[in-house]
Amino acid sequence: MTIKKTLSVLCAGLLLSLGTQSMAAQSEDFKLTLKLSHVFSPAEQLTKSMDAVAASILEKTGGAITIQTFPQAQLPAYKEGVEQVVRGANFISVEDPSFIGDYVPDFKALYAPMLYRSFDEYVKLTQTQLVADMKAKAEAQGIKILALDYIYGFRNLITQKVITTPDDLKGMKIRTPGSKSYIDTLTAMGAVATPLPWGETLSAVQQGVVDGLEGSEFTNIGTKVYEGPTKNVANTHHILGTCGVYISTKVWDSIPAEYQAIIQDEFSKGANDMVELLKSQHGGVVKELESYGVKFNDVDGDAFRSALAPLYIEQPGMTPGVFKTIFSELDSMR
Ligand code: X3X
Repeated sequence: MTIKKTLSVLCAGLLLSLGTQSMAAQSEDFKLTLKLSHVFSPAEQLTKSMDAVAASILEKTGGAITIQTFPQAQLPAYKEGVEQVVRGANFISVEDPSFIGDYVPDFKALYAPMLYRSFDEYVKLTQTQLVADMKAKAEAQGIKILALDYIYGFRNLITQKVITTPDDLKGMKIRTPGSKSYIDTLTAMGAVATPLPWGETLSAVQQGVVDGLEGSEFTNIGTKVYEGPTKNVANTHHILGTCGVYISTKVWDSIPAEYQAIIQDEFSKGANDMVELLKSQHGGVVKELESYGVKFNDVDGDAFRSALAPLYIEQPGMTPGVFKTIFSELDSMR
């Protein structure tokens, strides 16, 4: 090798090692504190999972990435929480994907009613190219999606009156979260959808402001809904309750790659662990709720499915054929 070539190889090696050192120095000096906001209560698994993931990230990044978790909507939550992410705050929003639907309408299709027969079907769907494309659209709007499958259970009707058909819901005020997906779903099911933040829900039930609510058995037991007057659960399984984890793309891009990998791995692992745990716990939770006087009943599934049919029509901004793709992906799993 000529002297000139040797020298250029040596210089390239020197530059590379200086570059690596400066990146390592960058990582070594890098410190970031993120505030993580959600609406769940201390007794609910989602809260425990977020706390565990935050602790693991702090430890595995050697103290570089601190995630302070704020349950029960202590910080901006729901739509406002996602807005913090879009504004580029050092903030992580943990909300269901319907709130991303305001930015990427296809997420309203992903969160449409009565699509999934199991937690696993939804998890598999989130791993398809369809959802990868949806995530890319979210990133173009400034939202990096770290997870979509913090599943907290199928949402059922929780009322004083026994409900078996859409007609039974006529005139009943049913509390929902504030996103259009829930309001449209409960309206199509026959109810008067009444959006309220979770924090106002149980008092609204107690005071008769609403006739009932809808939520999973894990919500029922974790927030003590069963202590109130709504002791009847109609097994509509109308929405699969799940949360995603969202961070600003600007903030995400500022984090060194080695820490990004740890953060992503820990949130992915946390979701997988929570899914497996809740699958194993559901039967016991139903039994415990029954011991508190909660009664479960089946419903006329065909009647509710036909009432919900209009919701599978593509809304403005949705990718043409998005529902067709979702249905064919689900059919291929069955
Ligand atoms: O964005 C997350 C979910 O939409 C929250 O659903 P919500 O407001 O019915 O709360 C569920 C409870 O388990 C919270 O404690």
